[in-house]
Amino acid sequence: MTTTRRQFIQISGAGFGAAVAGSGLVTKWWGLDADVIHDPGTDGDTVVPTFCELCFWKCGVLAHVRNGRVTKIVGNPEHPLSKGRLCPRGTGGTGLLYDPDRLKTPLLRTTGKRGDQAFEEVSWEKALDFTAEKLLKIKKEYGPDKVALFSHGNGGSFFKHLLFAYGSGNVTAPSYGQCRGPREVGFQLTFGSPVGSPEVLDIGNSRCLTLMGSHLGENMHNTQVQDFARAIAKGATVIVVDPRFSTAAGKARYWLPIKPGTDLALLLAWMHVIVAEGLYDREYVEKYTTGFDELKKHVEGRTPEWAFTETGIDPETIVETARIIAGARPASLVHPGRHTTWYGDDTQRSRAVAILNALLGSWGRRGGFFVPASMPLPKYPVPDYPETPKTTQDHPDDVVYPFADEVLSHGICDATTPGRFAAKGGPVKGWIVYGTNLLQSLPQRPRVIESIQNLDLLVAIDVLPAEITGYADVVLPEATYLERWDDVGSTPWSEPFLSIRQPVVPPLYESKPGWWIAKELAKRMDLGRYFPWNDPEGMVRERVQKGGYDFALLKRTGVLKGKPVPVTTEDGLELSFKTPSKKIEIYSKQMADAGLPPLPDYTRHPQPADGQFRLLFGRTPTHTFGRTTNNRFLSEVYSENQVWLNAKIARERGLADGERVVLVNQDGVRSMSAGLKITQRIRPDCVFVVHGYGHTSPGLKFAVGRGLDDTTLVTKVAVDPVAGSTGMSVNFVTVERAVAPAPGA
Ligand SMILES: Nc1nc2c(c(=O)[nH]1)N[C@H]1C(S)=C(S)[C@@H](COP(=O)(O)OP(=O)(O)OC[C@H]3O[C@@H](n4cnc5c(=O)[nH]c(N)nc54)[C@H](O)[C@@H]3O)O[C@H]1N2
Ligand SMILES: Nc1nc2c(c(=O)[nH]1)N[C@H]1C(S)=C(S)[C@@H](COP(=O)(O)OP(=O)(O)OC[C@H]3O[C@@H](n4cnc5c(=O)[nH]c(N)nc54)[C@H](O)[C@@H]3O)O[C@H]1N2
Ligand code: SF4
Ligand SMILES: [Mo]
Repeated sequence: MTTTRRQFIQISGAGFGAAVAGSGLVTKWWGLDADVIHDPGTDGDTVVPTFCELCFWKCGVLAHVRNGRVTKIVGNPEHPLSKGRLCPRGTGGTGLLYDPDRLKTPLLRTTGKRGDQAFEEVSWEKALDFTAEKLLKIKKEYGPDKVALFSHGNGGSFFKHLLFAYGSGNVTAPSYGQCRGPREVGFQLTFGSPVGSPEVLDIGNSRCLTLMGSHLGENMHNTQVQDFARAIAKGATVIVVDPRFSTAAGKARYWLPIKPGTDLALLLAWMHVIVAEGLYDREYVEKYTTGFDELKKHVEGRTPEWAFTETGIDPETIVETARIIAGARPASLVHPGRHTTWYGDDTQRSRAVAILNALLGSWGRRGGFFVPASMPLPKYPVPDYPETPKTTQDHPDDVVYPFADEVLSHGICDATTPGRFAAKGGPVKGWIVYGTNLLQSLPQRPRVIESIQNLDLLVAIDVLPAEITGYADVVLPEATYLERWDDVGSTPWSEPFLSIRQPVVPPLYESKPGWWIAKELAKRMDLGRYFPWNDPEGMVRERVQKGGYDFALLKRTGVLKGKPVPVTTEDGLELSFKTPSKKIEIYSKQMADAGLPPLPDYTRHPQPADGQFRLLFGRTPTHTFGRTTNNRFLSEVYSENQVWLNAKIARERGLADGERVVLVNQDGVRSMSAGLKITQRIRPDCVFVVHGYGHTSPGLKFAVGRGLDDTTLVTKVAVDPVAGSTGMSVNFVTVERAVAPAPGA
C-alpha cells in the first residue's frame, strides 16, 4: 500500500492536530478541519523505530512496513523531540526512499572537466580503489591536512572519524558559516555556551515569545513548532519582527514590519527602554552578569525615536513592546534565531539578542533557555588519532576569525584556490562531500566552481544526483536513513535521552550505508584498525551496554530516557557560566582584547535603490532546502517557489499574480523564472523566495528547472568580522517579466 496524498495530509494533520487544535494552526496552515483526522489501519504492519533525516532535528519516527515496503512514517510518542508527531516533511520520507531518481550505483567521471556530467557506472571495488588511491597520493605529496570534509547530517560521523584517522582536522559545513555560526559565537561569548541544535529553548512555557525573523510554522523544526502552538494555547504574547507577514506573524499580537537590516537598532532601543525604566531583572543582573554599567551608558542615546528613523517602527510601538517583553520576564524569550547569516554584523546582532535575554533573566529559566542534560555514552574503543592538523578554525594554516569555533566552508574554498588565500604548504587538494549540496548552499557559486576545478579529487557521497555530484570525480551512492545503521548519539535536551537510527528496510539498488563506505575506504588506506567492528549494530550495542543501558529496549522502542535533572533554576538548577569571568559577559573583554567592539552597536547597511528590492529567502513547511524538492510526495503540496512581491508595487508596475518573472541582481546575474505571488504581506522594499528551487542537475528529473534559485543571485556577501560567516541578505534585485508579452497581446 502506498499512502495517497489525501492520507498523507491527514497523517500530517494527525501529527499537529492534538497540540494545535485550540490555536487554529492546523486549519490556518493546511486548510484542514482538525476534527476529520483519520489514521489508516495498521494491522499487520511491522513497525520499526528510528529517527528522521528529512532535516537535522532528529525526530523519533515509527516506520510501518508491509510486504517489504515502507507504507507510512509517524511520530514516535516516546521520543522527546517528536512527542508522537512529525512535521509534514518527516511524514514524506518514503518520497525519498522510493525516489526513482536516486543514485543507484557508484559513478566515475569520464571526461576531462568537472561539471560535464559524463559518468560511467562502476563497481564499488573500482570506485573505492580509485578514491583511496587518490587520497593516499594527496597525503603523500601534500600532507593529510590538504583534504577537507564537508559534512551535513547524522551519517557524517563515520567520515569525520575517517578524516581524523587519515590525519586531517578540516571538517566543515555550510550549516555553520552560512547558518548558525554567528549565533553560536555570540552566545558563547556572552553566556559561555552556544544555543546548539536542537536549540535549548523552553518555548512551550514562554509567556512572551519574540521572533526576529525566526519564521516558526514555515521553519518547521518539529518540537519548536509544537511548543509554539502550546505557548499560544496557554495565552503567550507573540511579537514578530519580520519584513514579511510570516505564518508566525498571523499568530502574533504585534507584527513589526522592520526595514531589513536594522534589527540591531530595534534591539538597542528595546534595551534602552528596559534599562531606562528599570524593567530588567535587577537581582539576576547583579548576581550573574558583568558589564551592565557599560551597557547602560552604551544604550543611553539609543532611544525609540532614534530607532524609528532606522527601522521604520514607531517609537510608541517600541516602548509598548519593550514593556510587554520585560513584563513577562523571566519567562520571556527573545528567540536567538538559527539561520543568522544576514548582514555581516550577525555576531553583534546575536550578542544583542543574548544581552537582552540576560536583562530579562531568561537564561536558565523556565520559559526561557534551559541548560540541557544528556546521557553519558562511552566511546567505542579505537586507537588515538594522529595529530590532526586542523589547521585552524577558519582558513587552513591561519587564524583570521579567532572566535570561529568551526572550520569555515568558504574558507576552505578560498584555501583551495591558488592565489586567493595563501595556505601554508599550498592549497587544499581533496574534498570529501557528504550530504551537502555546496552548489546550492554556498554563496558566490562561480568562486565555488573555481575552487572545485582546482582540486585533485572531489568525492561526493549522496543519495540523489544533486548538483554537487555533477562536479565530482567519483560519486558514492549512500543508502537512505531508512536503510541503514548510524552511530548512536546522546542529544543534549531538557530531558536526557538516547535514540537510535536502525534500518527499516534493506538498501535499494547498489546503495551502501555510510559506515560501510567509510570502513572500506579506511581498509584501503591502511586505517582499518580505526574501524575494528564488523557490524554496526554490534558497535552500537557495545557502546550502549557499556553505558549501562538496555540495548534491546532501545532497539524496540527507539529511545531510552534518563532520570530527569534540573534544567532551569525553577527546577533547582544552580546557574554557572563557562566564560572567562564565570559570569554572563554583557561587556565582552574577550572581544575588546581581540580589537572588536565589546558591546554590540548599530551599523547602517546600504538599502536598495529605487526600482530595486532586497532579496530575502526562507522556508516552506513541506520542504528542506533543495534536499526535498525532488520528493514527488512532498511536492504534491508545494511544487515550485514563487516570488513574493508587495501588491502596491505590483500594481504600479502592472504585474499580475502568477505572472512569470526573473530576478536580476546588482551584478547583472539573472535567475531562472518563477511565478509572482502578489501580496500585502511583504514590505515594498524586498522580495522573498523559498530556498531550494531552481535545480539544474538533469538527474533530478522532477525538480530540474522548477522555480528559482536564490543562491544564483547571492553573488555578494558581507563577511562577519567575528565569526567569519557570510551574510547573504545583501543582494538587490530587479523584477523582470520572464517573457515579454507579444505585441498587441
Ligand atoms: N542562498 C541560500 N543559501 C543557503 C541557505 C539559504 O536559505 N539560501 N540556507 C543556509 C542554511 S540555513 C543551511 S543549514 C545550509 C544547508 O546546506 P546543505 O548542508 O547543503 O544542506 P542540504 O541542502 O540539506 O544538503 C543536502 C544534500 O544532502 C543530500 N542528502 C540527503 N540525505 C542524505 C543522506 O542520508 N546521506 C547522504 N550522503 N546525503 C544525503 C541531498 O541529496 C543533498 O545533496 O545552506 C545554507 N545556504
Ligand atoms: N520547513 C523547513 N523548516 C526548516 C528548514 C527547511 O529547510 N524547511 N531549515 C531549517 C534550518 S537549517 C534553519 S537554519 C532554519 C531557518 O529558519 P529561521 O532561522 O527561522 O529563519 P531565516 O531563514 O533566518 O529567516 C527567514 C525569515 O526572516 C525574515 N527576514 C529576512 N530579513 C530580515 C531582517 O532583516 N530582519 C528580520 N527581523 N527578519 C528578516 C524573512 O522574511 C523570513 O520570514 O529553518 C529550519 N527549519
Ligand atoms: S522536523 Fe520534520 S523533517 Fe525535521 S527531523 Fe523532525 S519530522 Fe523530520
Ligand atoms: Mo540552517
